[in-house]
Amino acid sequence: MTAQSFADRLSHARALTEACLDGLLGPEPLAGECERPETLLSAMRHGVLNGGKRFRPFLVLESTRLFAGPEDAALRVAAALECIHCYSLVHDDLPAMDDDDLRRGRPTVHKAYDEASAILAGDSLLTLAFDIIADDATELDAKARLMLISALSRAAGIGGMAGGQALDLQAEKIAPNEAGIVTLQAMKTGALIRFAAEAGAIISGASDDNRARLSQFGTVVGLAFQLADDLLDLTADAATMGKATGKDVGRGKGTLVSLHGPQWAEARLGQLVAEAEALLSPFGDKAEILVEAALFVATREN
Ligand code: GRG
Repeated sequence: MTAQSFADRLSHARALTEACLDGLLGPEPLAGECERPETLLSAMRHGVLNGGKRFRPFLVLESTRLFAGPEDAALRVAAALECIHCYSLVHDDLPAMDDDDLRRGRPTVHKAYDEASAILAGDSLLTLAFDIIADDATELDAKARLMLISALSRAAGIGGMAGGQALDLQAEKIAPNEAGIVTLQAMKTGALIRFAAEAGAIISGASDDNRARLSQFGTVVGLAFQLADDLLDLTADAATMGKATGKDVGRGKGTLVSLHGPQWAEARLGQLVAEAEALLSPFGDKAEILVEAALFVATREN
């Protein structure tokens, strides 16, 4: 597959996901009669419909396609996952966490609205995600929906993203060793990516073996995603050195890149892409786009 056709598929997934999210965050309540406070809904839309690569939704859609699973259900699961990813960014940007003014080139939700709205928008996006999957409109049998809800809540919660974020905050005081860094990154960034890859197997009713294989693939892609992110931070730090605030400079501390250097990280990224490819080799050409996805993550520029 050419780089162009991979880019086309990613952009197609992005367009589908954004149309789905636009509908889910529209004026109509998702289920039942309820009022949606206008400002809160607007803050949620600000946090979600603001650009973004939509890489996690893309993985859900493509892992479902690998098993010829139902695309409509996959799209709703992809949108639900993106709601959780966006909630995490909204909360991560808050003054109590990273205290950022800009996200995806636009004011963060607490800057465009206020802190209370940003907290509530994040909370509402988190719960909306589970509502989307549980709803009958996600046309999967009840067992599959429950499996997705269970896997996603674990990926987002204390054993996954939120727990990883807590470990990351703790790492500012007590520097973790290499194993600690890998664990916290696998939780904070990797857990949602692993879920994205595994979701296609659940949506499609694939075998336990295939679900485990996709889960392992997601783990490897998650590690590559974070390592590439740390390399990008290093480049950003070098570019802003001298004019940045103290908070910005040295973001690369406590990462595998700061421990081993950029050349090691580049080589490790190559290994991770090879591991991802090997994991998907039993699927042959059908998995080509997922292998491209691993390469995309390792070589991305934003
Ligand atoms: C607040 C519970 C809670 C968790 C926050 C995701 C996160 C945990 C923090 C974000 C900090 C960060 C920059 C982590 C590095 C990896 C990462 C998640 C990058 C952002 O994801 P992308 O690159 O962003 O997919 P887009 O904007 O493309 O969606």
